[in-house]
Amino acid sequence: LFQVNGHNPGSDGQAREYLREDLQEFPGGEVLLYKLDDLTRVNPVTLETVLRCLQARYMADTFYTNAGCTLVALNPFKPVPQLYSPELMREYHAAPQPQKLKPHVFTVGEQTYRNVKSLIEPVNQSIVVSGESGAGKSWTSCCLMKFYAVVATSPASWESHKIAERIEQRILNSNPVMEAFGNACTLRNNNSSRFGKFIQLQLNRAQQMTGATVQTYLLEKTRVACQASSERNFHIFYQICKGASEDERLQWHLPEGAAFSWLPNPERSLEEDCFEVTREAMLHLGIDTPTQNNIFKVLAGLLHLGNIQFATSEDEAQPCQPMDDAKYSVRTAASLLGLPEDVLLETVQIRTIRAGRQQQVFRKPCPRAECDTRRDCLAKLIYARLFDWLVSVINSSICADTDSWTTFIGLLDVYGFESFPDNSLEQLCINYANEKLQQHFVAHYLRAQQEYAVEGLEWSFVNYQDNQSCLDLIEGSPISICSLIDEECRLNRPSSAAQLQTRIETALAGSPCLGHNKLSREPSFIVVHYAGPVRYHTAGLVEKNKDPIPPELTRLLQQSQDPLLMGLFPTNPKEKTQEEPSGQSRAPVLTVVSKFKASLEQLLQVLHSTTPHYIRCIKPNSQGQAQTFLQEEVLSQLEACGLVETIHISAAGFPIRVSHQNFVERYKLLRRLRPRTSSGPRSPYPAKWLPEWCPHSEEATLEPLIQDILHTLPVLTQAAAIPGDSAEVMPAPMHCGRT
Ligand code: AD9
Repeated sequence: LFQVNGHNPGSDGQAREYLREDLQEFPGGEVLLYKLDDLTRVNPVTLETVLRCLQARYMADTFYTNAGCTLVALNPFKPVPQLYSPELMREYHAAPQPQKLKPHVFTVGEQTYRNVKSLIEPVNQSIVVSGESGAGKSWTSCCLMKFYAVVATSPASWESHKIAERIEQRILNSNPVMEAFGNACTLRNNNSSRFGKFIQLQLNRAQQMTGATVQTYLLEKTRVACQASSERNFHIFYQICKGASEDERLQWHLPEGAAFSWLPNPERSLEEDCFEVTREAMLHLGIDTPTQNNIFKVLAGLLHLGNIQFATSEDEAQPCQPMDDAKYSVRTAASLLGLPEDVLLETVQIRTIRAGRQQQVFRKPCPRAECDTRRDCLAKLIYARLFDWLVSVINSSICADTDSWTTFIGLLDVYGFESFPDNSLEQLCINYANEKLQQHFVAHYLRAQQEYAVEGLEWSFVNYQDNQSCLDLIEGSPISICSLIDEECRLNRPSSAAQLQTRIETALAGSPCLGHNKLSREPSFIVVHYAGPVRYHTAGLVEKNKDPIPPELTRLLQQSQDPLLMGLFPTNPKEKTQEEPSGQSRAPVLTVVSKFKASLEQLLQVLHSTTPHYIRCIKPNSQGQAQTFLQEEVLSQLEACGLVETIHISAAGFPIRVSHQNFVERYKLLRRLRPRTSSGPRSPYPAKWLPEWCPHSEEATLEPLIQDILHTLPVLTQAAAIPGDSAEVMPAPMHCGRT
């Protein structure tokens, strides 16, 4: 009964049990598990049943499945070009009811696109794409961008067609550039985005894409100077080493086969073959060849900086000197970064401290480890500024004028929930963001129950897991994990990891989401997230949160004669304040957590102003193999994204909410429907119902309009299906919930 590609998920008979609803729906017909397009129809909805359904679909090369109001996207780990062809995009775009076609990322794209114009007032939309590393988030976002580039650009005149084409090209070109500078090969994904992004595609009144903006979050800048074993630096470094011409190699001091300590695992990979693609894309974005060469020269300078190794100084009062073979690296790095060699070296070797009322300057040679930290910090500072600058260039190249767009579709591609054996500030921020997004999701669908009660709807209350107490623990006021870590930074007092653990556990003891921390040997605390408990180690947490940048480093870069660095580190005093330490400036310390919290709040404000759609990407196995579905790995992802709950929520809630006035305006056309009589002229349109007042002569004109309206309201489409007309399958609603 459930034979799928030689795989037999239903052979133990359990499938019958959870598919009984479907068996009833299609009596006598064979139910193939992989044909179940919507997980809300699995019965009962449990992790196991959902897992088995997804497995059957995956093995049958069916990668998209609806889970009520969410789309589940399984990573095929193999090219499936026919699934993403422009023809298929057009098919979904042209379909009267795209939700009737197979579940696809294009269905979400199209529905979102239609929603923008479906009400009297255009409503901004957002698509939240989540999942763990390598699950296919960037792929999905890219697919959506390509989809909109095809469907949302069909202007009438040749001139506007050219403009649209240019914008579309630029938006698509931002991808390879951001990937080259922001992606890297990790253990979990050869092309892993090391930052989160929110892209807003801007549409004009005619629903054509006129531009876009990109906002990025939490670039993993430490990767420039420190890569975990078997991982690599950002792609761009490998691209320049492999793709530079002979001339460029000479200019950038990158002889073939040169070894760089910040360039581990230089074996061939596809990404490094993309240098030309990156350059071409940069050119399209308005970054000319001289500027590009300047960027690559600075990046080569960073590689040489990484080769500067220090020898321990015998005498504490004397600075650590670079090892003999590192002297060439100092010279080359200094020349590529436009800095005087001695000043570069001295800034890394010697700490300057200002103290006393007169702000006297004291100079203290740093121990070897600190020299390394300062060298790394310099590289991170340059790379992070360069990345931000690139994002701003991309934005100025693709952003539309304010008066040329009215609505937007936002694509959010963020890191999924993370839990490793060793979790630190990065995971805390990522999981905090996921808690916020989960709350946004739940609020959208289930908190609304309170509204139902106020509106007097017949409704039995559905219980849901509210993660407010977890958010209170992380970000609440007056005391929370964030506030306690920030306080440590502000007070700048020496405190051990164990003391931080005690402070957190004592001050927040009352929180139901602070786990019992018994087994740990290292200082840590546990947060019980909606997706499961995570242990965070407190060692290094405060330091990471401070993200200290010695002011001498910024001052050093302000002396650079390199045109790019001069632009990135202007001498304008306004620019300096961010990196000044707290002791010298009255401005509040901007910690990593406080900056992240602020950008998250901004993002959520934008999301709240939109109608959200959700895509959960799932990685069927961590080896990246096609046709391999590892149940345990998928199970933990289903748990982490709360999919089963999502299905319950979708089935129970009212996912579509329209104000009474908008509803009346849009649907008043449908009052008093009557079946179309056979006496009227044969209409080419399939509508079965028309308003009573409609004369036969106007049927043909009105029918498409009515069809369009009907499709947007599942309850009405259901009413419109003629009872007993078995050929007319009831239009599949966008979800199996109530409306
Ligand atoms: V990370 O958080 O940036 O580390 P993502 O973004 O979740 O991660 P990504 O989109 O990069 O994952 O997908 C990982 C790889 O899976 C891609 O490089 C593709 O080779 C592969 N992939 C993902 N989705 C598809 C697909 N729909 N069809 C074919 C896919 N290959």
